Amino acid sequence: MYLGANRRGVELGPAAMMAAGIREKLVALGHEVVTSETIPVAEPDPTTSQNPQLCHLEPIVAANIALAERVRTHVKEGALAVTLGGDHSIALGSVSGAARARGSIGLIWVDAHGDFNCAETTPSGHIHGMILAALCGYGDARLVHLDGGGPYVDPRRVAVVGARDLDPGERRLLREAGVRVLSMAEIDRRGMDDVMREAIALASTETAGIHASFDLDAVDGHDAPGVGTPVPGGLTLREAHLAMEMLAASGKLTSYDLVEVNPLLDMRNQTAELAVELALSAAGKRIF
Ligand SMILES: [Mn+2]
Repeated sequence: MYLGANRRGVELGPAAMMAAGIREKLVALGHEVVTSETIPVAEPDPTTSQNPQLCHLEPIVAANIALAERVRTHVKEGALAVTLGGDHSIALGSVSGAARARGSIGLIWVDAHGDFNCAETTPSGHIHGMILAALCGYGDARLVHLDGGGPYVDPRRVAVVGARDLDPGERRLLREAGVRVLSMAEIDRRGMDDVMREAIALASTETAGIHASFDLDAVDGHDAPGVGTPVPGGLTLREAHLAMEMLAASGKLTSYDLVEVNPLLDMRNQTAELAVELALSAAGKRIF
């Protein structure tokens, strides 16, 4: 999927992570891996007029409905569901699917951005910047009520980790919704260990599991150059790993995403390789 970012290349992210050996490395870690087929994404019809505030809404909704069904099935079977993106709009499907399977989930959104715009506040019209808001019940009804249900998460059970670039509209809406924003400044001050303890506690209170949605732009561009919307001053390699290791150790993780890897912007597949290593940490890989 690239439609949520409205920029090509990010749809090649899953292939780059497969090429970096995600499947083989998860097997080597001791997991049995069932690889689902790629979710088809329709090409937008250039003859139909677009709402510039909600670019490519219809094909994004259709693909997410299919993804939600897939994730719901896997989580219900007791599997740890790993979704590879693609731009961050795919989290609408993965998170709603996991929520459907478990009844209620907490959400940890690791991202440089808030992804908390809606059609009224978006500076770009790109739907990947609206998905967390939609999951929390804010925005266009076709996103908020993807499969007729929704909102899929309680905003008080959501933590955004690593934020450092919030638009004025989304800053206001995040506050109003009661989402816990654990910004880079907070990580600088308290350290990742303390911040992730809080995030995990918040996301696991009164829920039946945690979904983690990891946008590679959360990591500093030095280690993750292959992303579409880089912001300076991001997570170090070790901070990113520690977050994933702590999620694995919590025993609460039901599912996670790795999104926004864009091989066309990457350097020798470095960002895809980092995404794979982070996936392994979330799946229980430890240094010692
Ligand atoms: Mn994002």
